[in-house]
Amino acid sequence: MRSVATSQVFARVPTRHARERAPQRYSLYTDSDMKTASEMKIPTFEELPIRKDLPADCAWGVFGNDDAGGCLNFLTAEGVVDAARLVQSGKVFRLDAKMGFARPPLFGRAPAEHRVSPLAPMANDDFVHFNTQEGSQWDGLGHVGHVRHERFYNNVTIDEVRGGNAKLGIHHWANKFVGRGLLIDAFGHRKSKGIPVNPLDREVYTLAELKAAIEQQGSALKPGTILLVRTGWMESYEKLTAEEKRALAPMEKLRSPGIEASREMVAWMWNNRVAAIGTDCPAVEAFPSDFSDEGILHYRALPLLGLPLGELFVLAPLAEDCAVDRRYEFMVVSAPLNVQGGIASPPNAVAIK
Ligand code: UVW
Repeated sequence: MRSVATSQVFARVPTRHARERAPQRYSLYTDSDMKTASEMKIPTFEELPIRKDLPADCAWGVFGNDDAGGCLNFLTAEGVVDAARLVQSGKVFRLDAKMGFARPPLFGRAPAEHRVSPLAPMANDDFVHFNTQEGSQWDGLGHVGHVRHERFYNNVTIDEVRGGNAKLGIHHWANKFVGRGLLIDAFGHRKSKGIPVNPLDREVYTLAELKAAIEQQGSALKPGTILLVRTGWMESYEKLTAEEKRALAPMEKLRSPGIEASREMVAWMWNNRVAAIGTDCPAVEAFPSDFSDEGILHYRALPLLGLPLGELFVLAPLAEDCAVDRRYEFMVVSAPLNVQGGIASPPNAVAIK
Protein backbone atom coordinates (compact mmCIF):
# COMPACT_ATOMS: atom_id res chain seq x y z
CA MET A 1 0.00 0.00 0.00
CA ARG A 2 1.37 3.41 -0.86
CA SER A 3 1.22 6.06 1.83
CA VAL A 4 -1.26 8.86 1.58
CA ALA A 5 1.53 11.42 1.93
CA THR A 6 3.50 9.85 -0.86
CA SER A 7 0.56 9.48 -3.18
CA GLN A 8 -0.31 13.13 -2.64
CA VAL A 9 3.11 14.11 -3.88
CA PHE A 10 3.20 11.70 -6.79
CA ALA A 11 -0.28 12.67 -7.88
CA ARG A 12 1.16 16.05 -8.76
CA VAL A 13 4.43 14.97 -10.24
CA PRO A 14 3.77 12.74 -13.24
CA THR A 15 1.66 14.96 -15.45
CA ARG A 16 1.44 13.74 -19.03
CA HIS A 17 3.22 16.89 -20.11
CA ALA A 18 6.11 16.09 -17.77
CA ARG A 19 6.31 12.50 -18.94
CA GLU A 20 6.52 13.53 -22.57
CA ARG A 21 9.27 16.03 -21.93
CA ALA A 22 12.74 14.63 -22.44
CA PRO A 23 14.68 14.88 -19.18
CA GLN A 24 17.19 17.69 -19.26
CA ARG A 25 20.82 16.72 -18.81
CA TYR A 26 23.43 18.81 -17.12
CA SER A 27 27.15 18.45 -17.39
CA LEU A 28 29.43 20.30 -15.06
CA TYR A 29 31.56 17.33 -14.08
CA THR A 30 32.11 14.07 -15.84
CA ASP A 31 32.42 11.07 -13.55
CA SER A 32 36.13 10.81 -14.26
CA ASP A 33 36.55 14.40 -13.06
CA MET A 34 34.87 13.58 -9.77
CA LYS A 35 36.75 14.21 -6.56
CA THR A 36 35.72 13.45 -3.03
CA ALA A 37 33.87 16.21 -1.21
CA SER A 38 36.96 16.95 0.86
CA GLU A 39 38.99 17.58 -2.29
CA MET A 40 36.54 19.64 -4.28
CA LYS A 41 35.35 23.17 -3.87
CA ILE A 42 31.74 23.01 -2.81
CA PRO A 43 29.69 26.04 -3.77
CA THR A 44 28.03 27.87 -0.93
CA PHE A 45 24.26 27.76 -0.78
CA GLU A 46 24.21 31.32 -2.09
CA GLU A 47 26.24 30.18 -5.13
CA LEU A 48 23.72 27.46 -6.01
CA PRO A 49 22.62 26.37 -8.52
CA ILE A 50 25.81 25.66 -10.44
CA ARG A 51 24.13 26.70 -13.71
CA LYS A 52 21.57 29.36 -14.32
CA ASP A 53 19.14 27.05 -16.09
CA LEU A 54 18.82 24.80 -13.04
CA PRO A 55 16.14 25.27 -10.36
CA ALA A 56 16.89 27.78 -7.63
CA ASP A 57 18.47 26.40 -4.47
CA CYS A 58 19.31 23.05 -6.02
CA ALA A 59 22.60 21.18 -5.73
CA TRP A 60 22.14 19.21 -8.95
CA GLY A 61 25.44 18.46 -10.61
CA VAL A 62 27.58 19.56 -7.67
CA PHE A 63 28.71 15.97 -7.06
CA GLY A 64 28.37 14.86 -10.67
CA ASN A 65 25.50 14.19 -13.01
CA ASP A 66 25.13 10.58 -11.94
CA ASP A 67 25.46 11.19 -8.23
CA ALA A 68 23.02 9.43 -5.91
CA GLY A 69 24.60 10.36 -2.59
CA GLY A 70 23.63 14.01 -2.37
CA CYS A 71 24.78 15.47 0.92
CA LEU A 72 26.13 12.07 1.98
CA ASN A 73 29.12 13.11 -0.14
CA PHE A 74 30.05 15.30 2.81
CA LEU A 75 30.91 12.09 4.69
CA THR A 76 34.51 11.26 3.91
CA ALA A 77 36.99 8.53 4.78
CA GLU A 78 38.84 11.02 7.00
CA GLY A 79 35.52 11.85 8.65
CA VAL A 80 34.96 8.17 9.46
CA VAL A 81 38.37 7.95 11.11
CA ASP A 82 37.70 11.13 13.09
CA ALA A 83 34.28 9.82 14.11
CA ALA A 84 35.85 6.62 15.40
CA ARG A 85 37.97 8.75 17.75
CA LEU A 86 34.74 9.94 19.39
CA VAL A 87 34.13 6.44 20.72
CA GLN A 88 35.19 6.67 24.35
CA SER A 89 32.69 5.03 26.68
CA GLY A 90 31.73 2.12 24.44
CA LYS A 91 28.02 2.86 24.91
CA VAL A 92 25.87 1.96 21.93
CA PHE A 93 22.47 3.54 21.29
CA ARG A 94 20.10 2.02 18.78
CA LEU A 95 18.51 4.83 16.82
CA ASP A 96 15.66 2.98 15.17
CA ALA A 97 12.62 1.79 17.05
CA LYS A 98 11.50 -1.82 16.99
CA MET A 99 9.71 -2.62 13.79
CA GLY A 100 5.97 -2.35 14.35
CA PHE A 101 6.25 0.13 17.23
CA ALA A 102 3.75 2.44 15.56
CA ARG A 103 0.34 0.80 15.78
CA PRO A 104 -1.14 1.55 13.41
CA PRO A 105 1.69 2.94 11.29
CA LEU A 106 1.40 6.62 10.41
CA PHE A 107 0.35 8.06 7.05
CA GLY A 108 -1.78 5.00 6.23
CA ARG A 109 1.22 2.73 5.76
CA ALA A 110 0.76 -1.00 6.04
CA PRO A 111 1.78 -2.72 9.28
CA ALA A 112 4.78 -5.03 9.27
CA GLU A 113 4.16 -8.78 9.24
CA HIS A 114 6.44 -11.27 10.91
CA ARG A 115 6.04 -15.02 10.49
CA VAL A 116 8.10 -17.87 11.89
CA SER A 117 7.94 -21.19 10.08
CA PRO A 118 7.69 -24.00 12.61
CA LEU A 119 10.06 -26.83 11.84
CA ALA A 120 10.14 -29.04 14.94
CA PRO A 121 12.29 -29.15 16.95
CA MET A 122 13.57 -25.92 15.42
CA ALA A 123 11.95 -22.74 14.34
CA ASN A 124 12.97 -22.19 10.81
CA ASP A 125 13.59 -18.84 9.39
CA ASP A 126 11.33 -15.84 9.72
CA PHE A 127 9.58 -13.89 7.05
CA VAL A 128 9.34 -10.18 7.70
CA HIS A 129 7.27 -8.24 5.24
CA PHE A 130 7.23 -4.54 5.77
CA ASN A 131 6.84 -1.10 4.28
CA THR A 132 10.29 0.49 4.57
CA GLN A 133 8.59 3.59 5.99
CA GLU A 134 6.34 1.89 8.55
CA GLY A 135 8.59 3.17 11.35
CA SER A 136 12.07 4.66 11.76
CA GLN A 137 13.35 5.48 8.30
CA TRP A 138 15.65 7.35 6.01
CA ASP A 139 13.71 8.90 3.14
CA GLY A 140 15.71 8.02 0.05
CA LEU A 141 16.16 10.46 -2.81
CA GLY A 142 13.56 8.62 -4.89
CA HIS A 143 10.89 9.27 -2.25
CA VAL A 144 9.86 12.82 -3.10
CA GLY A 145 10.04 14.75 -6.35
CA HIS A 146 9.70 18.51 -6.46
CA VAL A 147 6.09 19.60 -6.82
CA ARG A 148 6.79 22.32 -9.41
CA HIS A 149 9.92 21.14 -11.20
CA GLU A 150 8.54 17.60 -11.40
CA ARG A 151 11.98 16.18 -10.89
CA PHE A 152 13.78 14.25 -8.21
CA TYR A 153 17.35 14.92 -7.08
CA ASN A 154 19.77 15.49 -9.95
CA ASN A 155 16.97 15.92 -12.51
CA VAL A 156 15.77 12.32 -12.26
CA THR A 157 12.24 11.82 -13.63
CA ILE A 158 9.27 10.08 -12.07
CA ASP A 159 9.42 7.44 -14.80
CA GLU A 160 13.03 6.68 -13.91
CA VAL A 161 12.07 6.30 -10.25
CA ARG A 162 9.07 4.10 -11.03
CA GLY A 163 11.03 2.15 -13.61
CA GLY A 164 13.36 0.56 -11.08
CA ASN A 165 14.89 3.63 -9.43
CA ALA A 166 18.37 2.60 -10.58
CA LYS A 167 19.68 6.16 -10.38
CA LEU A 168 18.49 7.08 -6.89
CA GLY A 169 17.91 3.72 -5.21
CA ILE A 170 18.73 3.23 -1.57
CA HIS A 171 21.36 0.67 -2.62
CA HIS A 172 23.63 3.61 -3.42
CA TRP A 173 23.79 4.36 0.30
CA ALA A 174 24.64 0.85 1.43
CA ASN A 175 28.16 1.75 2.58
CA LYS A 176 27.93 5.54 2.75
CA PHE A 177 26.19 6.31 6.02
CA VAL A 178 28.98 6.42 8.59
CA GLY A 179 30.43 9.49 10.25
CA ARG A 180 30.28 12.00 13.06
CA GLY A 181 26.89 12.42 14.66
CA LEU A 182 25.75 15.45 16.61
CA LEU A 183 22.62 15.52 18.72
CA ILE A 184 20.76 18.80 19.06
CA ASP A 185 18.50 18.32 22.03
CA ALA A 186 15.99 20.96 20.96
CA PHE A 187 13.32 19.48 23.24
CA GLY A 188 15.64 19.53 26.25
CA HIS A 189 16.69 23.07 25.41
CA ARG A 190 13.10 24.29 25.42
CA LYS A 191 12.39 22.58 28.71
CA SER A 192 15.52 24.07 30.29
CA LYS A 193 14.35 27.53 29.26
CA GLY A 194 10.90 26.95 30.73
CA ILE A 195 9.32 27.27 27.29
CA PRO A 196 6.12 25.22 27.22
CA VAL A 197 6.21 22.50 24.59
CA ASN A 198 3.61 19.91 23.67
CA PRO A 199 5.49 17.26 21.69
CA LEU A 200 2.25 15.86 20.29
CA ASP A 201 1.20 19.15 18.77
CA ARG A 202 2.43 21.13 15.78
CA GLU A 203 5.36 23.11 17.14
CA VAL A 204 8.16 24.59 15.07
CA TYR A 205 11.74 24.48 16.29
CA THR A 206 13.30 27.53 14.68
CA LEU A 207 16.80 27.81 13.30
CA ALA A 208 17.58 30.29 16.08
CA GLU A 209 16.52 27.68 18.65
CA LEU A 210 18.69 24.99 17.10
CA LYS A 211 21.66 27.35 17.18
CA ALA A 212 20.92 28.31 20.78
CA ALA A 213 20.68 24.64 21.78
CA ILE A 214 24.03 23.92 20.13
CA GLU A 215 25.55 26.80 22.05
CA GLN A 216 24.02 25.72 25.34
CA GLN A 217 25.40 22.23 24.78
CA GLY A 218 28.86 23.61 24.02
CA SER A 219 28.71 21.74 20.70
CA ALA A 220 29.91 22.67 17.23
CA LEU A 221 28.50 21.86 13.81
CA LYS A 222 31.47 20.54 11.86
CA PRO A 223 31.52 19.63 8.16
CA GLY A 224 30.35 16.11 7.48
CA THR A 225 27.96 15.75 10.40
CA ILE A 226 24.93 13.48 10.61
CA LEU A 227 22.65 15.76 12.56
CA LEU A 228 20.08 14.34 14.97
CA VAL A 229 17.40 16.62 16.40
CA ARG A 230 15.25 15.61 19.37
CA THR A 231 11.77 17.14 19.30
CA GLY A 232 10.19 14.96 22.00
CA TRP A 233 7.55 13.38 19.72
CA MET A 234 8.72 9.76 19.90
CA GLU A 235 8.99 9.50 23.67
CA SER A 236 5.59 11.16 24.09
CA TYR A 237 4.04 8.81 21.53
CA GLU A 238 5.49 5.79 23.32
CA LYS A 239 3.69 6.79 26.53
CA LEU A 240 0.25 6.82 24.87
CA THR A 241 -2.29 4.04 25.28
CA ALA A 242 -3.11 1.80 22.33
CA GLU A 243 -6.37 3.67 21.92
CA GLU A 244 -4.66 7.07 21.90
CA LYS A 245 -2.16 5.84 19.30
CA ARG A 246 -4.99 4.66 17.08
CA ALA A 247 -6.73 8.00 17.44
CA LEU A 248 -3.78 10.14 16.35
CA ALA A 249 -2.55 7.94 13.47
CA PRO A 250 -4.84 9.08 10.64
CA MET A 251 -3.24 11.71 8.46
CA GLU A 252 -5.88 14.30 9.28
CA LYS A 253 -5.39 13.79 13.03
CA LEU A 254 -1.60 13.62 13.18
CA ARG A 255 0.11 16.65 14.67
CA SER A 256 3.77 16.81 15.43
CA PRO A 257 6.65 19.17 16.06
CA GLY A 258 9.50 19.54 13.62
CA ILE A 259 12.17 21.91 12.45
CA GLU A 260 11.55 25.16 10.64
CA ALA A 261 11.05 24.60 6.90
CA SER A 262 12.81 27.67 5.59
CA ARG A 263 15.41 28.59 3.00
CA GLU A 264 17.61 29.80 5.87
CA MET A 265 17.42 26.40 7.54
CA VAL A 266 18.59 24.47 4.48
CA ALA A 267 21.19 27.16 3.68
CA TRP A 268 22.61 26.70 7.17
CA MET A 269 22.74 22.94 6.75
CA TRP A 270 24.30 23.07 3.29
CA ASN A 271 26.87 25.70 4.24
CA ASN A 272 27.86 23.61 7.28
CA ARG A 273 27.99 20.49 5.12
CA VAL A 274 25.38 18.59 7.08
CA ALA A 275 25.32 15.13 5.54
CA ALA A 276 21.85 14.08 6.72
CA ILE A 277 19.31 15.02 9.35
CA GLY A 278 17.44 12.53 11.50
CA THR A 279 14.69 13.42 13.95
CA ASP A 280 12.40 11.66 16.41
CA CYS A 281 9.25 13.06 14.78
CA PRO A 282 7.20 11.78 11.82
CA ALA A 283 8.22 14.26 9.10
CA VAL A 284 11.38 16.14 10.24
CA GLU A 285 9.37 19.30 9.61
CA ALA A 286 6.32 20.12 11.69
CA PHE A 287 3.17 18.29 10.65
CA PRO A 288 0.68 18.91 9.10
CA SER A 289 2.68 20.32 6.22
CA ASP A 290 1.20 21.37 2.91
CA PHE A 291 2.59 19.34 0.02
CA SER A 292 1.25 21.87 -2.48
CA ASP A 293 3.67 24.41 -0.96
CA GLU A 294 7.06 24.19 -2.60
CA GLY A 295 8.62 25.82 0.49
CA ILE A 296 8.24 22.73 2.67
CA LEU A 297 11.34 20.97 3.88
CA HIS A 298 10.68 17.75 1.99
CA TYR A 299 11.12 19.64 -1.31
CA ARG A 300 13.99 21.83 -0.18
CA ALA A 301 15.92 18.85 1.17
CA LEU A 302 15.26 15.72 -0.90
CA PRO A 303 14.87 16.76 -4.54
CA LEU A 304 16.76 20.06 -4.43
CA LEU A 305 19.75 19.40 -2.16
CA GLY A 306 19.86 15.61 -1.96
CA LEU A 307 19.75 15.87 1.85
CA PRO A 308 18.54 12.60 3.45
CA LEU A 309 15.70 13.05 5.95
CA GLY A 310 15.38 10.64 8.87
CA GLU A 311 12.13 10.21 10.76
CA LEU A 312 10.86 8.47 13.88
CA PHE A 313 14.30 7.93 15.36
CA VAL A 314 14.73 6.99 19.03
CA LEU A 315 16.72 9.81 20.59
CA ALA A 316 15.66 10.12 24.24
CA PRO A 317 18.13 7.58 25.75
CA LEU A 318 20.96 9.13 23.74
CA ALA A 319 19.92 12.61 24.87
CA GLU A 320 19.87 11.52 28.50
CA ASP A 321 23.38 10.14 28.21
CA CYS A 322 24.64 13.27 26.45
CA ALA A 323 23.17 15.43 29.22
CA VAL A 324 25.11 13.42 31.80
CA ASP A 325 28.56 13.44 30.18
CA ARG A 326 27.99 16.70 28.25
CA ARG A 327 29.25 15.01 25.07
CA TYR A 328 26.74 15.45 22.28
CA GLU A 329 28.94 14.08 19.50
CA PHE A 330 29.53 10.44 18.69
CA MET A 331 30.02 8.03 15.83
CA VAL A 332 26.97 7.10 13.77
CA VAL A 333 26.88 3.87 11.81
CA SER A 334 23.83 3.40 9.63
CA ALA A 335 23.51 0.56 7.14
CA PRO A 336 20.37 1.09 5.04
CA LEU A 337 18.89 -1.99 3.39
CA ASN A 338 20.90 -3.02 0.37
CA VAL A 339 17.84 -3.13 -1.87
CA GLN A 340 18.39 -2.32 -5.52
CA GLY A 341 16.19 0.66 -6.36
CA GLY A 342 14.72 0.95 -2.85
CA ILE A 343 12.84 4.16 -2.07
CA ALA A 344 13.54 4.32 1.66
CA SER A 345 14.95 2.18 4.45
CA PRO A 346 14.94 1.60 8.15
CA PRO A 347 18.17 3.30 9.23
CA ASN A 348 19.63 0.24 10.98
CA ALA A 349 21.58 2.85 12.86
CA VAL A 350 23.55 3.08 16.07
CA ALA A 351 25.23 5.98 17.81
CA ILE A 352 28.43 4.90 19.54
CA LYS A 353 29.91 7.05 22.30
C1 UVW B 1 5.73 12.80 5.00
O1 UVW B 1 5.61 12.82 3.80
C2 UVW B 1 5.04 13.79 5.81
O2 UVW B 1 6.51 11.92 5.62
P1 UVW B 1 7.32 10.78 4.86
O3 UVW B 1 8.63 11.36 4.55
O4 UVW B 1 7.39 9.68 5.86
O5 UVW B 1 6.55 10.38 3.63
